[in-house]
Amino acid sequence: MNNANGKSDHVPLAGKKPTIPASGKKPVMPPKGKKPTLPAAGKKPSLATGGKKPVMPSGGKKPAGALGRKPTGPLAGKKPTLPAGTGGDGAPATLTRKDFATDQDVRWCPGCGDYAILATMQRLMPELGVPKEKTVFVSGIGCSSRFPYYMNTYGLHSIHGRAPAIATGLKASRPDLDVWIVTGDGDALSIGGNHLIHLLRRNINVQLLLFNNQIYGLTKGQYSPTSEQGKVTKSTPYGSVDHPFYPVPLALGADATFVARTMDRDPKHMQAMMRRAHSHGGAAFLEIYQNCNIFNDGAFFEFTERNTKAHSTIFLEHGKPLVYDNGQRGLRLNGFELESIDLSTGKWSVDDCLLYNEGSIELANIVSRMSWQEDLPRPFGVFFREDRPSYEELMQEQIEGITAKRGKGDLSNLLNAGDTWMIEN
Ligand SMILES: Cc1ncc(C[n+]2csc(CCOP(=O)(O)OP(=O)(O)O)c2C)c(N)n1
Ligand code: SF4
Ligand SMILES: [Mg+2]
Repeated sequence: MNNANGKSDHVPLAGKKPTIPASGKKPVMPPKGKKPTLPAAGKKPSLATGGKKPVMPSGGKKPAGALGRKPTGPLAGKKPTLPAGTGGDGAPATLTRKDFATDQDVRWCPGCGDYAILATMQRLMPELGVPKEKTVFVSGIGCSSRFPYYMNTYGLHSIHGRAPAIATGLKASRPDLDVWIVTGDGDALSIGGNHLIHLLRRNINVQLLLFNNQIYGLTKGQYSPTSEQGKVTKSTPYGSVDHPFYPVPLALGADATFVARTMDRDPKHMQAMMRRAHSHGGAAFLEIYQNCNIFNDGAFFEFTERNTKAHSTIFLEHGKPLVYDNGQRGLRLNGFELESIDLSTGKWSVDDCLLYNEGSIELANIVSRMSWQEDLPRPFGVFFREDRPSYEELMQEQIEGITAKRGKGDLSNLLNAGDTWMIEN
């Protein structure tokens, strides 16, 4: 299979076990007491668009959902929709999951977490009611990036790390399209790291799914920017000395307007997070813990398997108290630190637990850093959401404003305007 670079990218053979040592090593945690610093409030920029000032939110503090301010422009939060199940291409009136499957052989290894993500997406699609011909999946390079082949929509299997750049161009020229980006931890955070952060800060109205398996799967198991310190792979035979990226705090740091996390082994939660990402009118960043059973098997089992999941995870819900471990434990805020409290002894109650507010960037920053602390559960759900005009919306407003003032432009006149000169030998 040739990738967009014209190089042959080998898809690992089904069931073939590599000889590299399995993971299962714990990430090296930073010393206790290392806490995140909170961002200064009221730091939002303002931008003039053709003489018009777009309204910006104040300090990212607006609560989400019904409590939040909606974008105002012509494209604000708009997703192309038809009545549910209308194909628009001669398809049957009611679409099903099967209508979104292609005739391509799925070439992931048996047991790969990518299958569950694909199935969940295909199940969700009919419910979204977006015509197939208005839906585009854009990917980079990696096992995860084979996703567009398997979705019966438009798709672009593009260049390594460049899916955000290509999706940006697509949305700028065709804001009416519903664009999903599928990328891996290598694709998005190594070669594509720069493109990712600019997509997020610009708030391009797309959904970005980052399949995080903490490894380069396609190229047979080299360490990635999310691999834990000490990770032994073919490219790090004595253990990685790199400090890893945590995708959620990274996205928050890039001022993403929707940041969430889910896992391949919880299809219900995954579907709910995809649905929420889709309904967001801006760049929606969703990290998905994905098991690569060939090169990094069990990287997330502590959070995904039945015997440990309740104790090691917490599911964030807007307006609800932070309770986990089947109601036995909760989280309270002690100064700027989160503290796990035992709700079974009578000393503490649910009323002592922190109420989650997905509109608070301060809370999102604190909770997203819980991954660093061993004694705290790993959070899943929507960390943060705010309404901010999308890039396409601002661009459209600017074009309309300038056109109203100066009339429709002419490319040939523009090219021949101003100073022109001849270069003579
Ligand atoms: C310019 C370029 N550099 C390197 C590669 C080799 N390469 C292909 S996929 C990949 C990493 C994929 O890892 P990830 O994004 O985590 O995807 P996964 O396979 O784990 O889903 C690399 C380094 C390439 N195809 N093109
Ligand atoms: S991510 Fe891992 S398990 Fe999945 S197809 Fe790639 S190598 Fe195979
Ligand atoms: Mg990967």
